[in-house]
Amino acid sequence: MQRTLAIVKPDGVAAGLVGEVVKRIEQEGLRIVGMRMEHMTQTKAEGFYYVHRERPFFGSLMEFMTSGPVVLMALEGDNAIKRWRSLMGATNPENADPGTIRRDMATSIERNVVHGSDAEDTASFEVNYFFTGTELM
Ligand code: FUP
Repeated sequence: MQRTLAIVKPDGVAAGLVGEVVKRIEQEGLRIVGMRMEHMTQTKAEGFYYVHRERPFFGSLMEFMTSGPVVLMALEGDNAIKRWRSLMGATNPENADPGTIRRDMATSIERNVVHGSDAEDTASFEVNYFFTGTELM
């Protein structure tokens, strides 16, 4: 049993894609054990994407991630990290497989609709970054 963090990013929320993303998560059989809307501050976004702080796209990514509200979800299930990444598709929508969220809905490598943790250690950090114990069902 694993937990992982899912985010519908500001582009996904603005485009009205929350329902479609949630539908795909539930149809995959992943359980939503935490869910909240948040408009991230610069500090919160910087802490979340700390590993990317030296990358050339960091400033633009911060601007995007703080541009509007996101929907945060903690997902649970067998192999949840990999299963959620499979639903999302590759970071760049041009490289994402047909039928994935990013291929179907994303408009660029930055505005790619969703986030998902990529490993057990980052999943644990990311779920706890946004959710306290009592917010997880
Ligand atoms: P992913 O785990 O698929 O979200 O991808 P990364 O952790 O590599 O990147 C995190 C986010 O940084 C991406 F979702 C979008 C952004 N990014 C860019 O804007 N440009 C890039 O070249 C790479 C990533």
